[in-house]
Amino acid sequence: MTQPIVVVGAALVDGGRLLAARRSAPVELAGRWELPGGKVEPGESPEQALVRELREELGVTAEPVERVQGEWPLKPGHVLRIWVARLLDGAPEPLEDHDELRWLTLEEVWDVDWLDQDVAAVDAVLAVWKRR
Ligand code: 9L3
Ligand code: MG
Repeated sequence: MTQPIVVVGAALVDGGRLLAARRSAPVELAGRWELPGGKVEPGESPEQALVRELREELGVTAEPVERVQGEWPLKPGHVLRIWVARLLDGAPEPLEDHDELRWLTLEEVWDVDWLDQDVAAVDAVLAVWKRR
């Protein structure tokens, strides 16, 4: 059996807000919002991939804090796993694959048009966020 490709996403929480990123590519996903991240590369741990992706996409240094229980199917052969992450250095900027960022309060979380697969993931993030 082939293993699924793991896509890691970050629930970056800072000052009581969650970071949402609007995708600029590919066209079928452009304009929809996601928890930033990307594919784990061969030889990388999911946590290492998360740190790399946040550096590449947002220009920040962040650290994974806690895995959010659950796994969400993406396109065939791909699954999404989420970590709560903490910002260590830098202010996020949409450097790659995104054209806008928003820091959402708990009340604003559903104000953006999340990607279908991220809706369930964000729901799981909320459960963790509310008890932290
Ligand atoms: N994806 C969905 N939700 C997310 C992330 C980070 C990624 N929170 C989907 C979009 C792409 C695939 O996973 O189809 C790979 O992501 P990327 O490497 O293009 O960011
Ligand atoms: Mg990405």
